[in-house]
Amino acid sequence: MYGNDFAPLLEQVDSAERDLQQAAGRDVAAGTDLQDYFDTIVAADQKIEPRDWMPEAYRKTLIRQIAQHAHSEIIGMQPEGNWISRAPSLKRKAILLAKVQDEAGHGLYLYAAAETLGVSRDELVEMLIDGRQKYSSIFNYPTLTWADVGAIGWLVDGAAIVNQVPLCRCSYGPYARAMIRVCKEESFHQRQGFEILHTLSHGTPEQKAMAQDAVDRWWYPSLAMFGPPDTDSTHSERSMAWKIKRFSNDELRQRFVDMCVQQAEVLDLRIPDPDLRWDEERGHYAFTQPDYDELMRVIKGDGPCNQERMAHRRRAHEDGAWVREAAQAYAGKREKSAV
Ligand code: BYC
Repeated sequence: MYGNDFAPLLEQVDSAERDLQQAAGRDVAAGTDLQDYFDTIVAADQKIEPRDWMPEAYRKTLIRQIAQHAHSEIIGMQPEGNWISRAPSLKRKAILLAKVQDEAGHGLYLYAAAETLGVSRDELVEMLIDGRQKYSSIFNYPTLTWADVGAIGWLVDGAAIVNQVPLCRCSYGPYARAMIRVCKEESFHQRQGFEILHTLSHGTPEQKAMAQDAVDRWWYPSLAMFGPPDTDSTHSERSMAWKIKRFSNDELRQRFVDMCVQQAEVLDLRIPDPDLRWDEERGHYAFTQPDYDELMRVIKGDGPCNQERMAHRRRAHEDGAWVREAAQAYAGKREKSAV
């Protein structure tokens, strides 16, 4: 029922986890030239760890990407959180609650991974709140019906997992380790979305129409999550040379489309692309690209929900000030009593 694509993806996560454990006993001889040593570790597919010297641009790129990823997890709680109180049954509510809680957990692992690069979580949150750092474009679209929760799980989490499985092999150890856990949980999220859509598409004609409408609205924004086309991607080349990214934006987008076609058939839902067809020569599906001008507008702050998402995040941050103060006061007390 779930399509057969997830077993191979999860096998890739397991194999990356095994390689990570092996890489812990590093077998690259320490050199005197720092840049050479860094290059050798990356070339040997070993992991750069927080204790290691690294080029400043590598550190900055990682902070940018990991922070953006962490912020996406936290902002991503909003569109789904919107449906917790309106889920159609207690079971659906419990599952959605657990899923949204998982996203908070992913945010935490990722903020912790970013902190190993010498930036504090406070600084990162500050940069999100004052607009210096970004979060994924996808969370600036509204969740209009319950079927949107299914479409987010199937398409948004599906796109996230296709993007993130290769990050389990990222050259920076703390990020790679965080991604292994995130991917295992993300695959469950994708399945729950698929199952919601499957139930709706095999329900009443109204439910099926609702599921189709959600897929129609989320398809292109999900394709855009992979970023601009390779020709316009400013960071890809360098990030791939450093083995932070393992595949280009377009390669991953194609992989996602190929995966979805078969699953859409199982769901009995239509992918809203009249030009979608199997390209025998390339061995991939040909598809219509998302509107990249729209992606750029959304990234720059002009999407349907940008203002609402940021206003909510700022309010939640302010409302949480007393919790941070209390935690700090408690930590201070414990420190004093330990002396
Ligand atoms: N949205 O040179 P490029 C999730 C920016 S959610 C916003 O190709 P890069 C989940 C990009 O930052 C998914 N901005 O960049 C959570 C750059 O701007 P700056 C989050 C985007 O980094 C809850 C510029 O455009 N996943 O998992 O090489 C529920 C040029 O792009 C987007 C991650 O963050 C976008 N869609 O590649 C469910 C994964 N695309 O910074 C699911 C980790 C591009 O120079 N991140 N930009 O001002 C990545 O893999 C990469 O950062 C990207 C972009 C593929 C997203």
